[in-house]
Amino acid sequence: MERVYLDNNATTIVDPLVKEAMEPFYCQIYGNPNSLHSFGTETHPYLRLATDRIYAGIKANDEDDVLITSCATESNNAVFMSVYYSIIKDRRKNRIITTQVEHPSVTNPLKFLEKLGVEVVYLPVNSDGIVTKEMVKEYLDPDKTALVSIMWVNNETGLIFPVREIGILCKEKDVLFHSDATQAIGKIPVNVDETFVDYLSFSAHKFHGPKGVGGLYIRKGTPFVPFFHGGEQMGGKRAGTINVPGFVGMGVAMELAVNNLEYEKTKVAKLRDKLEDAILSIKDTRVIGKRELRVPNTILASFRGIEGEAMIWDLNKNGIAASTGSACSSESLEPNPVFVAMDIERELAHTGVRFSLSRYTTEEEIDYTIKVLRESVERLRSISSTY
Ligand code: 7TS
Repeated sequence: MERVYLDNNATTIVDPLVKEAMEPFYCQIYGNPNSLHSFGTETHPYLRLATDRIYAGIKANDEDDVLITSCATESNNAVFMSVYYSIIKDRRKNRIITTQVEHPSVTNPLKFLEKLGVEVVYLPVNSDGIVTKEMVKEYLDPDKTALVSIMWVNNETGLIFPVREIGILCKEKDVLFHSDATQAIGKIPVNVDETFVDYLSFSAHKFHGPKGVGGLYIRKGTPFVPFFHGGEQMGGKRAGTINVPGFVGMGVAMELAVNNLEYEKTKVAKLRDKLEDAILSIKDTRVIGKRELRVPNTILASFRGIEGEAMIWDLNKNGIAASTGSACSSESLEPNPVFVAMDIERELAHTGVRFSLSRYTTEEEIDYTIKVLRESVERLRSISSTY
């Protein structure tokens, strides 16, 4: 076996159908969609089709907006800056409620807003690794709260947050609700209507689309102050020439993601379970989060006495790509923030290893990974000073 890719929460392979659909938009249909000549206008039907596919994928209504952005990081930043300028700045409401386990593209813009005087409540997760409606409710004073921002699925554990319940609560209290759905799309159904989200962020490369393109859903009537100022693209809500091949690719990727949800739920889950059962059969190992509360593709495991980094290097030597958590924080030597938030940090510090599968993962790859993993754990524990 040459190499096995089990880091699909960091990014995914582009589906060949997506690549094929994008191809003509580099050298044949390359006009600027805002140009009046035929080179520009001939892109329009393709952009409409991509729009339809994206709206259908998240069940957005025609009157809602979906801005095409460069990635989920941009979408998240755009939401926070918008809420700051439209609601917080004049001190009408000054609080944002979020969790301690969001991706840095949520936590870091919020830390920036804290420096500007915004009160940010970082809810810890409970022993299941999630936040509940009740936990949000405790801080949800509608006179003070401008926004609730809770991720749909955690990128490290794969745990699914109760976004529908939280969405209903926010609607009852008339507080805006944002969800970062970057790790949800393509893994579980995402329906903006049923969950009452006002803003939703996502990134195409997490569901077999291209890198450098993402989306921001904005419910009709929700305040929005543009983050990018410039031309009149997207009704003035996000200036800059659109990434046409990326947008087309994201449309196809979204449609394929939705069509493959059943496959995720059955086949991907089966392979994940096989790997997870094998991990748990090794002495002194643990998997974070109940299986039934997680998306079908993710395992965050802890191997007692083995540093996550050491395990990643050992696996990598054998051609297996896993992760210590988020690639975005893999330079950091801080303990895994999810372990800290779940209050299991002392026991598990630095031992997290994330395996994330996709619809491209094969049974042979999982069998090979299990074999390498068993040998690796034995080898690393034999030289470990803490085991
Ligand atoms: N939100 C979540 C929940 C994510 O998991 C990521 C990327 C992002 C936002 C940012 O996406 P981007 O396309 O803007 O970069 N998460 C990870 C990860 O878990 N490992 O590498 C990247």
